[in-house]
Amino acid sequence: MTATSTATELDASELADHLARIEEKGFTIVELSDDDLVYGLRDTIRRLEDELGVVPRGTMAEGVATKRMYNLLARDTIFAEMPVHRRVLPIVEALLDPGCLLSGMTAIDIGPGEQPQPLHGDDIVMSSHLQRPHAPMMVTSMWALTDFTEANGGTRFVPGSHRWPWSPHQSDAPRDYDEQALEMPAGSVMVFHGSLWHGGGPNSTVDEWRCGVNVQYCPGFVRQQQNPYFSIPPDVASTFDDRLLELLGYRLYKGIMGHVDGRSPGEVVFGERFAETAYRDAESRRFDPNP
Ligand SMILES: O=C(O)CCC(=O)C(=O)O
Repeated sequence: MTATSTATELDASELADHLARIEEKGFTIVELSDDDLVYGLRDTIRRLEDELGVVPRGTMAEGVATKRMYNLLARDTIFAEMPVHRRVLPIVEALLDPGCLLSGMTAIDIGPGEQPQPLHGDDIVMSSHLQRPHAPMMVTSMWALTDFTEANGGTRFVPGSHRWPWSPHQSDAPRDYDEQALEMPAGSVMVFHGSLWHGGGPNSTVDEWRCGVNVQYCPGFVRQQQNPYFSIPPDVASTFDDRLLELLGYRLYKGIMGHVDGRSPGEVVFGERFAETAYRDAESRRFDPNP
């Protein structure tokens, strides 16, 4: 069994336009047109922040006035709709391949007084051995659950920087560039190449919180940023649909990668539902570069 492509809500020309924009600028914006989902997600995050007593974690990457929450799929069923969204996932599958993995999901609620997060590429950790520019080692979708504005912490980004030979921290990287603030209404999603220079924006408002979730994907052979096997209890994972379990890594990548004593992780945890034998089921497609 190989990973399945997701039925799309984008027509072929919309998908081609999104891919062309990512190729050129490093990002594209998708409109979800699904207020129930967007406001349901925002309200759930705010409720969980209160219930769990979430406070800023205080590191340079995570911020001093930003509430971050990880492990969302274990916390509420509503989050299961995000990674498989039919207006977003087909773009990711086209950039990586259908065997891609969910690398992580983080709620990021930027509060008043927050300073700019240092610019970075999301795939920098797993691609420092690669010469830039290169294919994305991560694709990030940043979901706006409140309006994103320049004042309230809208993501800062540098269009086209995914094609540059430098990461932002390099001493020879340019210092004079066109850094922009992402302004988009709640219900929009920015999908971007993992090498694009970007970072959370500063929040100069008095009382506005900027709530977003980044849903991040990586190629199927790359280690996930957030480990789902230990974070999501099996009885919770068993309620997920097959596509989400594939994205979490319960199926083998190209019939080989990730096996547990010759079986898929899904077979170990869920039995017949994810039965897959390494190498044997891969035989028919091992010489096909795009199975
Ligand atoms: O919150 C944002 O707008 C971006 C956050 C980000 O880039 C990160 O945490 O890696």
